[in-house]
Amino acid sequence: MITVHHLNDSRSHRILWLLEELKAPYEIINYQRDKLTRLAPQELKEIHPLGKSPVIMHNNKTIIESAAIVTYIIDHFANESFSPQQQDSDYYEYLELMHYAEGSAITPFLLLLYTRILGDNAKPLLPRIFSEITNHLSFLSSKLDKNNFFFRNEFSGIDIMVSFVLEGAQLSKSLDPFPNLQAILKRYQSRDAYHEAIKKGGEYSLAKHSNN
Ligand SMILES: N[C@@H](CCC(=O)N[C@@H](CS)C(=O)NCC(=O)O)C(=O)O
Repeated sequence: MITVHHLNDSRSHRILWLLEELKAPYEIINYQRDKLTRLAPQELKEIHPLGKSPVIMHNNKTIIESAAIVTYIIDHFANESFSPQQQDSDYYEYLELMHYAEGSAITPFLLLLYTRILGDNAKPLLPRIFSEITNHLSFLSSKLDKNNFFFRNEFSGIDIMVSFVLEGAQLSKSLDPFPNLQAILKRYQSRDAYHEAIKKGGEYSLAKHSNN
């Protein structure tokens, strides 16, 4: 059984969502953000020195980083049709988008969040941040094109990873020029497993900003 060290209202929602999609057995250990700083509590550092969530434990292994966790869970709990095999011609295309979400696309959204603290002093940075947001969302929009899902037009680990970027985009009202990204986010947020993850993991404020 997988143990998920789950920080409330955080990226670890998507790990619970994946586990629900796969109907994999798991238990949750809950951590609460500090109400003022939104930082994780000290106890999470006892699980992993970075003190970030998600963290999973399974068979005496401790694993951090959403993309690694998603890959691990899919490798252990999904059937073969859920993700490509290494010998498949599109395997590296899959890997690319899997890692792109946290490796690149999320950066301008985090900058927007962090620079908010500066109030008006952040203004000179905003054009660059928003041009990067447009750059990444344009790329994702063209990758998705008219399909329902990003990879082989079927729900995959990529959707789990990219969802957080799209939720950040929705929050910053950057999705309007990209109707196909708005539509896929709705598709994610209307899945039963997405809602089940909220029931088990508690409130997820990024879900509330949807236009559902
Ligand atoms: N790239 C990491 C990011 C992990 C991360 O920063 N998690 C946030 C939650 S969304 C966190 O733990 N924040 C609390 C803190 O920094 O104290 C991943 O995708 O797993």
